[in-house]
Amino acid sequence: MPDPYYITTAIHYPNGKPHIGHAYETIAADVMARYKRLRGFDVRFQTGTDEHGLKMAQKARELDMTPAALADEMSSYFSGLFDKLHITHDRFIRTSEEAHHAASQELWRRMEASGDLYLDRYEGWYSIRDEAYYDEKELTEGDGGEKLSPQGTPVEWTVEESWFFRLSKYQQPLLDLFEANPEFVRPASRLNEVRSFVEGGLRDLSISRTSFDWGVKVPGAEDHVMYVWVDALTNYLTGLGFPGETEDMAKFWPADVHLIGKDIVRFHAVYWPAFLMSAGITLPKQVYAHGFLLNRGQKESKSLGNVTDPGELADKFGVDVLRYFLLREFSFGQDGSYSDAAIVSRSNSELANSFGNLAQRVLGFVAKNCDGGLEASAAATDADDALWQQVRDACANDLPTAFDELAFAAGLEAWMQAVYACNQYVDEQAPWALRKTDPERMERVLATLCDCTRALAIAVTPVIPSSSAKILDTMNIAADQRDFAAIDNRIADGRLDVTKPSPVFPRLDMPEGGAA
Ligand code: ME8
Repeated sequence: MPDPYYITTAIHYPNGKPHIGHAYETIAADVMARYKRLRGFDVRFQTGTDEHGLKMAQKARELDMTPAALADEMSSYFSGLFDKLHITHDRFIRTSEEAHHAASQELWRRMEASGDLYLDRYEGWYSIRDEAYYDEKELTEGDGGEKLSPQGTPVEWTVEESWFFRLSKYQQPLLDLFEANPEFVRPASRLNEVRSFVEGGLRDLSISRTSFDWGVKVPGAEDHVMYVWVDALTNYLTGLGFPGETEDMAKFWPADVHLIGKDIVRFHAVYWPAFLMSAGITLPKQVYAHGFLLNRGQKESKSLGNVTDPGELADKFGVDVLRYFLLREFSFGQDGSYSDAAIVSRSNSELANSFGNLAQRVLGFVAKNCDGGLEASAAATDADDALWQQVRDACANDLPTAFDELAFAAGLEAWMQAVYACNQYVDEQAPWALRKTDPERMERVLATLCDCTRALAIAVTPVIPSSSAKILDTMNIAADQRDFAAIDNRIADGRLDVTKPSPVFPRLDMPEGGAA
């Protein structure tokens, strides 16, 4: 039985169209899901939209729409974008689904049964943009003296009757969790932040609202709707059929990793484990917080007029180019800055001029000069063995080890070094010269290169699936020979039929203004 692997993204607020951060997170999760599948895991991958809360209700009012109509329209932009980006999720969840209301209410009932919920009056600061409550001491002051959240968003004083969750009771259990399982939050710097926050003391959390009704109704108190984060976090269970005792629950819960951005660590690493402990449900294994993307060093915003539509980027540069760029350019846990020029430069130097060039020159030469095929009989030399060893190490060891840690850029760096070594070997071995002087040696050189190109294409499949498939198609590699276990099944000693290749990565034009 293959091992299960359950990965989730955050669910996205559909109060506007998807932005580059949404694409970044979902592509990264997709790469991980595809990678695990190619390693033989039984993968479950969930993404979706987070449709309740005051932010959605206010946006809908502003547009003179119902929140449900706004959610329907905007959610479709997210699912459309994910199709375009070749995201292979198993489940796209929408929190407005009936099954999700039932799951959230069951979680609520279990927390109530533990004695962790009580009715009181909430008085405090709330940020609608963050959908978060803050302590006075966490607030900063804006230019005009107004109070701002730690995320820089406006807060307002809120007074309401509210259900509370006894978060304070979970201070020590959470600290014990971080102590026993330091990998619960990654990267480590984020764990440190969360730990300090918990050590600073936890106040009970207001978890229902009465001033609007766009949300999941509180069981037994129907004039209250749940605080949006209570239902949002529950999505990870709903998607597996909770509260039913389903096969998916048994197989995939607890989740292996919740992939999220750095701004929502507190919700996933403090509130979520506390809710689950209260409800008697096993905790997820890990919360991984990635960094934020900036547009040429600036946060995207409507007022700056620099909001990028990720679908347009994919149209302009190609889906695989965008996927490769996003994972290769930035260390996953850290912030990064992107621009059209950086995409073009990365794609041209690494995809077109290096990997694409390797595939094109090797496969083109074989198709043209070896009667469409190749049969190597000469013995391998040290140079052949050394090249294969480097490529094999990169593809079967270094890249997987890095990807297992979600260190995509480091894995792709090892892969790229192997591509460079192949191109250098082509130059040194000069198969075009061997064609006249030593055809047997030429075949051996080409066989070595075909093996390397095959291994490189397999290993990078999770990142650039369509392009890798084109290269493997050209080499007529069988469908069941395209996973990590097949890397060692060398073709060097057998016959290989190569179809005439066409270039996989076009060279892109540098935008006006050149390299950033
Ligand atoms: O936070 N760069 O939704 P969201 C990288 N609904 N990632 C970014 C980003 C950027 N510039 N901007 C946002 C929510 N993100 C909640 C989540 S989960 C139970 C509920 C990331 O639409 C952000 O960190 O504001 C989050 O992980 C995801 O995009 C969705 O953000």
